[in-house]
Amino acid sequence: MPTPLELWVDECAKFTKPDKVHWCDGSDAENQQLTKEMLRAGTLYALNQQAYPNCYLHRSDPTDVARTEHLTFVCTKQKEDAGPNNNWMEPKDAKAKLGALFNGAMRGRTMYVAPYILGPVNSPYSKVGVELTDSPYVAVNMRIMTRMGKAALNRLGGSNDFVKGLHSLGDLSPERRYIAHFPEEELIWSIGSGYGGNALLAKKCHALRIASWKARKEGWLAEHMLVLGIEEPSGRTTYIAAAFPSACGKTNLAMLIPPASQKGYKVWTVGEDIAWMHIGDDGRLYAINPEAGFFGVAPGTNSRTNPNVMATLNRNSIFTNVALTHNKTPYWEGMDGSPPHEAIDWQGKPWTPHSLTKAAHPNSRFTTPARQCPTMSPEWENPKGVPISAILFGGRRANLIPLVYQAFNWQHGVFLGATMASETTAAATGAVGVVRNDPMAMLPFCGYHMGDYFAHWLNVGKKLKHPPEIFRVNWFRMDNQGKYLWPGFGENLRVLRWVIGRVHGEVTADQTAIGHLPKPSSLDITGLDVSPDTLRELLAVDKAGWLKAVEGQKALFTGFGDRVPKAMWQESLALKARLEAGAKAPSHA
Ligand code: OXD
Ligand code: MN
Repeated sequence: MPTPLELWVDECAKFTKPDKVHWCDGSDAENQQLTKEMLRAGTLYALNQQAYPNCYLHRSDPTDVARTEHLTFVCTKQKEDAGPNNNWMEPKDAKAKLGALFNGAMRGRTMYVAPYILGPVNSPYSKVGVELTDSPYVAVNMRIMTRMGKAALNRLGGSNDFVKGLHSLGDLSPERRYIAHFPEEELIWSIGSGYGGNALLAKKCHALRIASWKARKEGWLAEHMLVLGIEEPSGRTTYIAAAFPSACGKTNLAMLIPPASQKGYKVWTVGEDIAWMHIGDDGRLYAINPEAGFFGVAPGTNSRTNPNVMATLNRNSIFTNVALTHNKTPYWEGMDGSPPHEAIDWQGKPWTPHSLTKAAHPNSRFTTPARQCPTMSPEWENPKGVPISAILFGGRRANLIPLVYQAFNWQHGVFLGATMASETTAAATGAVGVVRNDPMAMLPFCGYHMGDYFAHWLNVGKKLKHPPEIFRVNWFRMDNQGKYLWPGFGENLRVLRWVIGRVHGEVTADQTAIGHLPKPSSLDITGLDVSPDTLRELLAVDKAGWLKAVEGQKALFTGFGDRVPKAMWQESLALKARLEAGAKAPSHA
């Protein structure tokens, strides 16, 4: 008897008509074979194998370099269930429209069957998915980003309990590019793009959009969050999950190296993009990292901003849309040292530092195995996950949002996450640097109605006996000359130390209208080029600015409609009242 997987693969093959079907086992030999074929086809270039063993460069179609949110759909039976935060098509219409494109799309190509596990192989929280793709580049990247191959088939057995993902490069035309999710069927169809966020279906499509839908049904959380552990000199380790929008430094924060001034501290990486969090028997929240690799932004990455990732990506990695030096090493803006005198840019054209264009695309990426990262936590594959004591919500905001502040309680924390906004980045197509609301950094990734998502967060809080403390952070405050007020990177540990102090009830704070703020004396700034005045500015509450922000919150909640829980409106009204009264926080805080 064929298994449900075999039946589905057969059905998709009949429809897309590949010349060949290859079942991926995830082995080294298979990886080498696929690599060889891509080198021969000219879709991969070997990097300098001495300096970068087993590393390759891929150049994408120049119109296919980032997530395309306007071409991404959530296709629920009821439009309202997808919510105003998602583009929607009726499932029947989406299947007709995309079906016409998938019909025969794999002719002349091989269909790769890539079974994968999201999460540690033996975790009860892990899930199996299978991606069918006609892109060998996707297949080899999936091997880095997930536990792909035999282990997944073993876990699946003859079961039908897997997320189905069908992907084809199609003709790569943005006119015929669609990323469609059918959460009710746990099905993803993606055509017309080879870009990671659109084409590695395990990542944003499964681990966030489909998983968030499933998580709501099953009572857990699938979030766009890094997870790290901070070990203090005493040996105590505290785990923190932190949501930031794309390209806001999650990878750098997750593997931060304490500066020399922070002696005895150690940061352990559990994940750098996605966290799945479940309520444990002890009433705490536990997080696993569903992924096995990092798909990081290259520009700006160097041995000051992220020495750990630099030590990770120098072997067994795939670089996409970076530049190539004459030594066949990768180059991107903001890499260590001075730029090469000449290079080949991300589009394969000659480049010099005098060129008016960037050498690497601003959203050029590396795909690299997590296990190679020197700071991977010994707990990163713990099937139970790690207990989360604090959740941070952080955006890229030049103004208003203080460096750090703490919510009064879970509901207020959900409100802080819900009202998060951030300046847009190159990770998605469209204008860069525009402030947009991005609740919990999930606007592009929540697979259902944002109002229901807020309600789900509130419900999870009710079930937690020991909920994590919730904080807002902002490393990106600027002065009016456009200079950052806070040094960021490794120095962010100083902020995380305050967070830990609050979690364990070891530091006091000032109660303000917006939340608990650090007393300037409780943030260690010794040795930093941050004056007491700058620190005061970083921790100030700008009443007029916040009253304006409250108006923006009203527009945000109104835009999401009736499903926004009353509690969110109450929090907004209460914030306004506190600001107007100049009052302290409620006494229960
Ligand atoms: C990513 C993203 O690639 O958020 O992680 O765009
Ligand atoms: Mn991301």
